[in-house]
Formats: sequence, C-alpha cells, structure tokens
Amino acid sequence: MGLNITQKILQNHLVEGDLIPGTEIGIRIDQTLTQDSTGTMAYLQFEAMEIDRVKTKKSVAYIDHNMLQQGFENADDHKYIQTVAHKHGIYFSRPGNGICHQVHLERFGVPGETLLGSDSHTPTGGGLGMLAIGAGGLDVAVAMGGGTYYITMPKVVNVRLTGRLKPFVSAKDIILEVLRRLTVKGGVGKVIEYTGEGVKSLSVPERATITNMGAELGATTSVFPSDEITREFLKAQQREEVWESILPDEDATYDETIEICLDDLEPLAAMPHSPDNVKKVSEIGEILVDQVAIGSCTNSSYQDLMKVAKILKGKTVHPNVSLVISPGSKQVLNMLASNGALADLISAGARILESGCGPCIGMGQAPASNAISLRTFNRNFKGRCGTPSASVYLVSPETAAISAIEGKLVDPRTYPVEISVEMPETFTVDDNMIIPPAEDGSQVEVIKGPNIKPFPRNVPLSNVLEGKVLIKVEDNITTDHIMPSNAKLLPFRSNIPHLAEYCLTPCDPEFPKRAKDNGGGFIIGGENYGQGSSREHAALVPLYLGIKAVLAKSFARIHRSNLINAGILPLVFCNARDYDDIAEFDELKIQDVKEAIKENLVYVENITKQKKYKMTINCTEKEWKTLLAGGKINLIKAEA
Ligand code: MIC
Ligand code: SF4
Repeated sequence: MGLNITQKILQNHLVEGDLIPGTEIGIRIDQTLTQDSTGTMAYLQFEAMEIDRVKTKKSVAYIDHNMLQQGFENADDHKYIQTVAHKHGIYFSRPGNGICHQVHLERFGVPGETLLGSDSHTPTGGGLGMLAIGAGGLDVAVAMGGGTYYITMPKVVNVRLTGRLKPFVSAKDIILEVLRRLTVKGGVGKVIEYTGEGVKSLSVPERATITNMGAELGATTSVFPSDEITREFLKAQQREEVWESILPDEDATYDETIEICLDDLEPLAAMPHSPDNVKKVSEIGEILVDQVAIGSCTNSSYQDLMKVAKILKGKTVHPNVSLVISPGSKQVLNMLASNGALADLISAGARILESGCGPCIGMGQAPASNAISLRTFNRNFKGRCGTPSASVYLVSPETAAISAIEGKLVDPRTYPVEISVEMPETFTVDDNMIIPPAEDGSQVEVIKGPNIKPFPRNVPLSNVLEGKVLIKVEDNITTDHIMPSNAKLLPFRSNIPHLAEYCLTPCDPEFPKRAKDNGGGFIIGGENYGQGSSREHAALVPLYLGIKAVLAKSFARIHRSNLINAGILPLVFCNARDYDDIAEFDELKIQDVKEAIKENLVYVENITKQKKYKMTINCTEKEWKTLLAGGKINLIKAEA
C-alpha cells in the first residue's frame, strides 16, 4: 500500500512502534530549535542531563521573543543561551537575525528531516516538506541529547487544494478557511497534509504561512510536499544540495480528506477572540481600525512585505491608525532595504520594528483601550496583545495594508493596485549573525546572571492525592490564560517564583493566592485545556503552586505532555456532566493513584458533595513511569 508524506517521513525516523493511528511511536529527531522565551528553561534542563554535546544533526538557539531589554533580565537570558549554546554544539542566531521559524526556513530546514522545536509554531518547517513538531522545552532538551521523541501516531488529514488563488486572496485566507471548517480543536491527534494541483501555485513562504498557523488547529503538525518549488526556494537560498523530492505515493491513503477550491476563496478574518472565529471580510463590514500590525512568524516573509510595500507606495497611513511592521528576518529586512521597498514603507508612515516576534507576544505595541487592531499574526486570544479590552482581528498582509491606509477594515479585492511579487531568483544570503558552536566546548564558560533561577522539581507521586478545587474554567483555556506573557512577564521566563504570581490571573486574579493559602490542590478545565503555545511554564508554575492534577474534558497535545513532564496528572472526565457537578472549593480525594492511572480508571471522590467521578488518563507506559517519578527529569536521573 502506498504511503503519504507524513507516513514516509515517520517511517524513515521510526525507532519504536508501528504507524497505527492512536498508538505510541518513538521517532528520531534530526534537528531542534529553541527560542529565548522557552530556551532558558530548555537549556537548564539540558544541563541537568549532563551531556557534553548535542547529538542531533543540527540544533539552533534563536533570540527573537524577549528583545525589549527594559532591564537586565532579557540580556541575562541572551548571554546564558549564547554561552550554553557555544559550549554544547548548538548554533546561535543572534538577536536581530529574525524570528526562529522564518530564519529556520531560510537557512536550516531540510525536506524529509524531523525538527522538534520548543515553540508551538515549529510546524512552519512543514512548508519545506519537513516533519516539524512543537514541544515543551524538556522534550526538546531530551532530543538534543539524542533521546527518542514519543508521540501518538496521528491520523493524517488530506487537504486537497484545487484551482488558483485570485488576486488579493492569499495563503493566510487558505489557513483561515481550514480553521473555519475544523476549529481550534479539530486538528488534535492529526497531521494536516496538503496536496493537489493548487499546491503548485504556492511558494514555500506561502506554504509556511499555512503550516505555521496549523498550530491553531491543535494539530500535531502540517506538511506540504517537497517539489520543484521547494527546490527553487532552496536554490535561491544557496542550499539546493539539501533538496530531495518528497511526494505522496500515487496510491497513498488518508484518514480524512477535505477539498478546498482556491478560486472560491475570499479574503477572510478571524474575529475576536479566537483564530477559528472566521468570517468573510466582505461580510464583516466597515469597522474602524486603530492599529495595524504586520509581521510574526505567519506573515513576515519577503513576498508578504513586498506586497505590503507595493500597496503602501506613495500613500500615507490613515491618521487614526498606527501601522507597525516587524520583518521576519534580517534577510527580509536587508532585501527590502536594498531594493527600496523599505523606503516606501517608511515614507507611508509605517513604524518599522526590529526583526522579531514583537507585538505578537505583547512585547510592546499594546493597542489603546477598546481599540480595534488588525494583525497578520496567528493568535488573537483576549489580552494577548497586552490590552484586555482591545479586539484583535487576524487578516492577510494585503487586507492589513489596505485597511491601514483606509482607516477601516477593507476587502482588498476592491483596491486598484497591482501587487504580484515574483519569488527572487536569489535571496541575499549572509549568515554573519549566526554563530557556530565551539569545536571544543570544554573551555567555554556558561554565564548565568541573577535572573536565571533553577527550575522547580516535583517529588515522586504519592498514592493518595487530596485537596480543594482551586479554580474551575471553561472550554479552550489557552496557555496565555494559564501563564500570561507580555512585556512585563516575558523577562521572567527563567524565574518561576515570580511568574507564579500571575498564574491563571486572566481567569481569576485571586488564583495564585488561593493556591498558596491552600497548599496546592486541583484545577478543573473544559475542552481543549491548554491550547496555544508550547510554554512549559504553564505546567511548571502550577507545579510550583502545588497543583496535583488538572481535571478537564480534554487537553491540547503539547500542554498535556508538559503536565506529565512536570509530574502533574492530566485527568479526563468520562462523563461531561461531572464537570457541571464539581464546584470551586469542593474537597477532592484520589486513592490508589499509582495503580489507577496504570489501569486507566481513576475515581475522584468529591468529599464535599459525597460523589464519585470516573476519569481516564490514557497514559502510555513511559508516561506512567514519568508520573510515578514526579516528572521527566526525575525519571531521566533515576534511569541514568
Ligand atoms: C507564542 O506564540 O505563544 C510563543 C510565545 O511563541 C509560544 C512560546 C512561548 O510561550 O515562549 C509558543 O507558541 O509556543
Ligand atoms: Fe513569535 Fe508570535 Fe511566532 Fe510565537 S507566534 S513564535 S510569539 S511570532
């Protein structure tokens, strides 16, 4: 039987198990990436494993998230990551070189290889035909040490693209359409594989926009074929030698198929406050706009920003709009500078930021109170922009740029400008901002400033868990709720005690105090608990606050793994009505925990209500051992 792309790459990297959906498989990881906001923790964990040099084909540490440096904290993290990378065989991409996913696509990605990144948008690499997966920092640290990465063998969903995009309809609109159809939890346990005639008209950066935002589906990853277009892109990056053709076999089969006719697509927007709240721009109507932000790992490529420059050339940004642009990489910014497009952006009144994540993770450019902000980014969760009362709409660069001129949300198809952009035959290649690792790391001193604090460790699982329900939250709670990130908090990613003061505060400002006053307890969640980012801080901070288990209707993939890695039980209600029954402050007790989670049948007693709830955990043998040991680091230490 023929194989699809996902199966081919997994087959080539299979270390344990069989490609049967729903079963556990172990795969070899070729490449890893980290960024600075998850990287400090990942490298502290890597150091705890006492391995001299990474065992991957290539590992890269990026600085792109924490770049404001209002105090010494960010700079401390940068210095630590630079020195630890240099010592242990890891390439270091300096601040200013660009967003990890954009730079990795340009300079490091290899079709057919596996990439594990401590960032949920690592699937951007799928645009090159890589199997690129986001994970918590600890899983990435283990992969750097040569450890196998374990996942549940996903189902493979085929998105067949036919036809061709009309002018002013873009790759962003394709992924918004997929989100509209599948929702933010529609991709859980699945890989989204794109095929069909329509694929041939999409460049690698356009494909990467789609695989990038596949993270918002909750999917394990998304992938495109590696074809002649991929070869052209790599050639233009002076890396043609890493190209290989990776196509699905003619008789490949899929678990599900979705058809999207590109001719039928219109410009779309994700309305506040969820990436799947998608409507046609033409249906939303004319809303006045206060801010437009163009950039992020979704839409900051050369092609994207050239289109924006063509739209803005000779115009002025509307007086009521603040337009900010953050180019995806130094390569992109350099090319815009040398061909004059940067001057067009500046002349029009765009505020140019350095190449990095910037406003996407709330590092500056918070909108005004009650403002409407159009962003080309991938997440519009409430408050993520830094202003809880603001409304963020996610749109394409075309829609964003034209709306910035008009001062209101505009369907770009009505605009009388020609904006097609050819892919350049050669990109400007200069890797002077990437520092290769030391050949002999033994002499390199790792510098840890005062902001770098040790990460919390759990204790082995006790057989009886007791405590109060400290908070009950609804469906689709994001890691931005559990562990908010913004300009004030991001500098403290290596300081768990400080972050703990903000845990779940967007849901309930009293939560951290309540958790401390009660000596820890339980969290109750709805569906898709922990969707969004890969930050393991959303598990380490609850661990620090004494959380023993999270009881939810379902979990997002990366967050579930992070909880287990921290030794916190992710329990799932068998009966959704029990969720309704449970209330804050109820006293809960779980007996014989160790055996119960092994047998996948856990009874939670509600002492207050005199009731019992049946729950499952579905953990694999390895996950069970991890939970028993009180987390992954404890298990690794014990096994060593
Ligand atoms: C995000 O987009 O939320 C982040 C910031 O890139 C996170 C990583 C982090 O929290 O550091 C992600 O997507 O994994
Ligand atoms: Fe950075 Fe935003 Fe991409 Fe996260 S989603 S990696 S914060 S640009």
